[in-house]
Amino acid sequence: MSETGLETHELQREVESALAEQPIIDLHTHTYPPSFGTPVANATGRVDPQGLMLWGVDELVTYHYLIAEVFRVVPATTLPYEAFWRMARPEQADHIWKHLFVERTPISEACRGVVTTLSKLGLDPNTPTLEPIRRWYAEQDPSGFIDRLMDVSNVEKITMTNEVFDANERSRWLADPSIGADPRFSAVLRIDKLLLDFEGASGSLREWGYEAGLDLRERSVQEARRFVREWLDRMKAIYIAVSLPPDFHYPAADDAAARAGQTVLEQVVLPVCAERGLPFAMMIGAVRNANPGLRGGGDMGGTADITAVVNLCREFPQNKFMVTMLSRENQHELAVTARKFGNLMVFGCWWFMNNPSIIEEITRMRVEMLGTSFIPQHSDARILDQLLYKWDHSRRVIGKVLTDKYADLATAGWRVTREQIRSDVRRLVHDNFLEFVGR
Ligand code: RAT
Ligand code: ZN
Repeated sequence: MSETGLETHELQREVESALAEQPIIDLHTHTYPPSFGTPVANATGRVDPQGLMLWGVDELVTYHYLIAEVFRVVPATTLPYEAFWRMARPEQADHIWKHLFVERTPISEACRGVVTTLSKLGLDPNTPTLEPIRRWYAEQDPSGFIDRLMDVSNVEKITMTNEVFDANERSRWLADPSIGADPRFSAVLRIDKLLLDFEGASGSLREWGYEAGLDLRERSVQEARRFVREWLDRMKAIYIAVSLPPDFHYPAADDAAARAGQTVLEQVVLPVCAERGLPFAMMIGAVRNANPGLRGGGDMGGTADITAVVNLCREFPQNKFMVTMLSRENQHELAVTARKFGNLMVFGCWWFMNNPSIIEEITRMRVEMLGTSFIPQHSDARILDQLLYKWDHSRRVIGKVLTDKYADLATAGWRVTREQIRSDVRRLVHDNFLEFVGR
């Protein structure tokens, strides 16, 4: 232990510089490298309309959070959902820009995110139209742009979400074995359908040459495992992930689909995770399609049953679970559960929790209950440019919480040093994840 601790007024500066200088591992995004194609006009001239790499101002402004927000001020009775969806992407962006950024102050968190992002790129967000910004983007090279984003946001590695049941994404992996080779990105095998709709999933598996019948007898289980193993290998995935509804229970509720999901979890997913030493990530609380008119923006969240997490961590001690939950009501009991199970890694302030006031409350509570043994945040960026704002906004809040906690500790008599702050920050945003995934 060092002899001289920091003075209270020095703590904030030290925490802020530690957070700014520590490269981050972003453990959950929906972003992709250029090998997956991009629909965005750019300097290389290669445009793939179905491409998965989303970036640029039109994508940024049409983020599904902002689509939901614009329908509050120009309701569907004025502009029907289908009329909005028929518009081309730039036209949608113009509509959102006009109503949320020009006619109103962009004060919501998602709006402020666009402002932070443009400013960090050296662009002026105080513009009545998006044209000057579009011209700037059209001159960018997609791969060089990713380097710039990672450099400015100090993100060392980006984790994708690779949906194996998405036809577009699946066909790209099959067509190009080196599609996932970009060293800036890691893959994650996302398997929602396998657990939530095994009837549909087993139909697809059979079509793809796996004899995984609905009966889930020995042969079907072996074939479903073969499917998971082959895709883990193809993607070199670093964990397996699922998003679950608030009514996810373990043991399953008494209905056929939930029981099939339980069997797949127990006999396919968890054994393969255990044999590979990979965590299983559960993002719990998503209610899909509460308002189908909004498409991707129409999902909402609900409070889930924490006993499912408790039971899984206890019944499968050889498995590692990463868990984030979508409702504010679940956050305290999730932190309590993590105190009981070393095989549970709590991560992130997910989606509707990703707002400064809630991040602050959740992070404060997690530090108080878990010290530094959790992962405070992931970006969930869908559009690459969002790395700039999601990490900037979260870093500020995490910095505020840590500064307060170190000040309290100093008051209690502990000599807090620069080295301790740096090592704590490194654990929180970098090492805890790498150690948990076994990298
Ligand atoms: O945060 C989001 O953008 C959501 O739409 C979801 O994608 C969610 O994060 C998920 O991974 O299911
Ligand atoms: Zn996500």
